[in-house]
Amino acid sequence: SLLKSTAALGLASSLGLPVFAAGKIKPGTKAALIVVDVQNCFLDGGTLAVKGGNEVIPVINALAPAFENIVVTQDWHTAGHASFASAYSGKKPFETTKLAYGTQVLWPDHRVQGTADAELGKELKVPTAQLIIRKGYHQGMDSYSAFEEADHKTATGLAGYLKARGIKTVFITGLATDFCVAWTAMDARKAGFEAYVIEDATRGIDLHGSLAAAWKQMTDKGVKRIQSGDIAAG
Ligand code: VGL
Ligand code: ZN
Repeated sequence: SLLKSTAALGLASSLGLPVFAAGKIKPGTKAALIVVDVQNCFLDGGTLAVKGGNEVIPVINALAPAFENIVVTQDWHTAGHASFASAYSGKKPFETTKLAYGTQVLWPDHRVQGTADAELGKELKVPTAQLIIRKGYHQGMDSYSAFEEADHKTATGLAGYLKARGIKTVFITGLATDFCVAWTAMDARKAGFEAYVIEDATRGIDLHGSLAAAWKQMTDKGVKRIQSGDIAAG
């Protein structure tokens, strides 16, 4: 009955769980929106432009008012970073190398700290965001994930921040679906959060089938795949 479902919604919201009303998700106070790496680098004209990268911006801007908690991330590399092909003789972008922590894809030089390429897209409007987390700043180690670096040991502090604030659920958006978004979503699960990826608020790089592979891995880890239209307007 309507009364019963209204009571159930009230209970869910008092427990801080996302509430599904009329088929829509209301994020509530215990959820955070994570906006991954929406930086000039990935946008039109950037050093690693992702096809359709700019299209995520209006979607994220429209989602932002539905969230009380928003975290923004920035890929934030040193010059000559270990993830840059230019740091190795005889390597080209999109080839791989072996580093102490495993296989590393090599990228064009990108998002060097303090450069325009590393700035957030100027059309991105998430004024209520309370935390900007930067990652990938250790010279010898990459960090696709906003939670932990590529050695799967070094924490960025994001899990602690979210837990200290009672956040249980994260909704992940941004770029690129098959790298930083996917690793962030899977590490969110590993850290004990409920994790949703809002697909139309992401775009992938799709290197040798990496986009389909990332969705499979995310799904296997319990990451939920939704669309921005599944979220109730704020
Ligand atoms: C990313 C490649 C290199 C990402 C970062 O944000 O997905 N991809 N650095
Ligand atoms: Zn990077």
